[in-house]
Amino acid sequence: MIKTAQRVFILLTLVLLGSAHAFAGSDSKIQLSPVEVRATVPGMTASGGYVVIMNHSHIADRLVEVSADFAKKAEIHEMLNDNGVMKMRQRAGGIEIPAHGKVALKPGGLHLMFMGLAQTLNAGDELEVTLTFESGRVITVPATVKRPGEISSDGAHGEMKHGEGHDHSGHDHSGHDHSGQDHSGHGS
Ligand SMILES: [Cu+2]
Repeated sequence: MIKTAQRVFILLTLVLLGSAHAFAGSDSKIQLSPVEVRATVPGMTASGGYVVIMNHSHIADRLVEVSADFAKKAEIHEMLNDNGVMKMRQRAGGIEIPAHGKVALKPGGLHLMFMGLAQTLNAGDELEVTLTFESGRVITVPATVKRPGEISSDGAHGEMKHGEGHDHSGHDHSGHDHSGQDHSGHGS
C-alpha cells in the first residue's frame, strides 16, 4: 500500500519529469501563445515582443526573465504615464501571473524588450524566445517577426486579417515611435 504522501511525491516527480519533454510553448501549468516580435528596419537596435501567458496552476507564478539569442539583452518592460507622456521602463520584479489567470503583453502595455539586436528583424522571420519564471520553469517558445500592423492587439491570435497592415509596411511609423520611447525611457 502506498501512503498518500508518497503518492503525491510520485505524482509530482512525474509532473516534473514530464515538463522537461513538454511541447514548446507550454508545460503542465504555464501556457504561452507564440511570441510576436515587431519588425525592424536597418539601424534599429531595439524591438518589442508580445505574448499571452496563462497559468493553469492554483499557485501564482511570476515571469522574471526573458532571453533571446537574437538580442544581446532582453528585459521585461512596462509603460507609465509621466505627466502625459507615455514612457517605458524595466519592470522591477517581473510580471505576476495569477493562479488560474492570464496576462497579455501587448502593444502599449507590458511587453518584452529586445535590445542590442544582432540583425534586422524582417517580417516572417522565425525566432525563439526563452521565458524564465520564478517557479523555475524555463520555457522556450517560437517567435514570429511581424509588421506593426499585423501584431494582434490582444496577442491571443497568431494571425490577423490581411490587408490591415499594408499601409505601414514600408514606413515603420510604429517602429520609430517605439525607439523614441526607448530613448525617453532610458535616456538622459
Ligand atoms: Cu520597452
